[in-house]
Amino acid sequence: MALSDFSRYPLLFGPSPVHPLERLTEHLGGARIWAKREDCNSGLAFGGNKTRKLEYLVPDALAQGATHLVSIGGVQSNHTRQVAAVAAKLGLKARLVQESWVDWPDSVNDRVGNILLSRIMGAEVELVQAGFGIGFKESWENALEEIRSAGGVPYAIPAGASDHRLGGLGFANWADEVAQQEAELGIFFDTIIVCSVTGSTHAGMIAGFAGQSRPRRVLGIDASAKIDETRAQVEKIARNTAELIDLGRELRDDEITVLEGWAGDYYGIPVQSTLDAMRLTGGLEGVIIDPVYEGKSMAGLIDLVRTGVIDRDSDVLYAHLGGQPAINAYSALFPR
Ligand code: 5PA
Repeated sequence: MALSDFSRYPLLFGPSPVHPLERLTEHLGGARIWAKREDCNSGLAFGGNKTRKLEYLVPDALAQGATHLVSIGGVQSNHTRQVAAVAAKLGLKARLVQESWVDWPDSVNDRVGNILLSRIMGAEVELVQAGFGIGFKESWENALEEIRSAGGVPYAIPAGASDHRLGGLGFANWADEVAQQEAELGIFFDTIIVCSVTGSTHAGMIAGFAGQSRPRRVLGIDASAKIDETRAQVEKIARNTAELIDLGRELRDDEITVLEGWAGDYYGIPVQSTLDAMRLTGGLEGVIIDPVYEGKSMAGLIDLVRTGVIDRDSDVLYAHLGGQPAINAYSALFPR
C-alpha cells in the first residue's frame, strides 16, 4: 500500500509552517537554518509531533469501536497530553498512565504544564512510580484490563505512539509535505535535524524521504541518554514503515543516523548546552524550545554547524516538535 492509501483522520491545521531562522543563521555565521513548526501544527492543545502521528492511528481506533484511548508517558509527557486532546475531540475517554521517568524535584511537576492540560481536557490521569522505558508495562496492562472489565473498548497507544504498526506514517507524510513546501519555496533542505526518543518521528521521516529521488541527511539527535536503545528503536520502526508504505527496497544503514552527545546523563534533565540553546533560540528568534527534547536537538544543530559537520552552504531544516508546556515545571532553571 502506498502512504496515500492509508486512512488519515485530519487533526492538523494543514501543512505545518516552514520559515527561516535568520538571526540564528547570522549568529552561527553560515548554514541557512529554517524551522518546520510542529509546535503550532494544530488547534488541539498546542499540537506537537504526536498529533501528526495520531492522524493515522485514529481511523484504526474508530474502526475497532474504541471507547477509550489509553496511553503512557512520563509525568510531563507531551504525548499523553496530545492523546487527551484527540480523545476529547473525538468524544472518547482518555486514560493516561504517567510514570516517574524523570527525577526532577520541582514541587509542581505533577500539577502544571502537560498534566494540568490533560486534567482540564477530562482525561483520567494515573500517577505511577516506574522508571523511564518504552517497553510494555504492568501499569498499562492494568489500565487496559480495567477498561475491558467495565465493558469498554480500550485502544492502546504505546509511549510516543512509536511501537505501533502505524506509528511511523505521520512523519513519512511529513517528508512528502516538506517536498511540496520545498517546491513552493524553491529551496532544497539537504539536512534535517530531529530530536529522537521513542523513535517514530525520526523513523517515519527516514522512510518517507527514502522514497524521494534526491538524497539528503536526516540526522536524529538522541535526547534519551540511552543511545543504543534509541538507535535500535529508530532502525526497527524505519524498516517497518518503509515496508508498510511499499518503499520497494531495504533501507541502507547509512540512511539511519542517530547522534549522541547532547542528551547529558539523563532523559528529562537539561545540561548546559540545552540551556544555552534555549536562551539562544529564544533570545534571537523569539522561538521557545523545551529543556527535555528540542533544547537538546537544537544544541546538536548548533554544534554540528559550528564544527563544520554541517557545512556553511547547507540549507538545514530543524524539525520543531513542540513540547513547550513542560517548561512550566522547569522554572528553577531560570531563576530571577
Ligand atoms: C518528543 C517525544 P519521538 O518519541 O517520536 O522520538 O519524539 C521525540 C520527541 N520532541 C521530541 C518532543 C517535544 C517530544 O514530546 N515525547 C514523548 C512524550 O511522552 O511526550 C514520547 C516521549
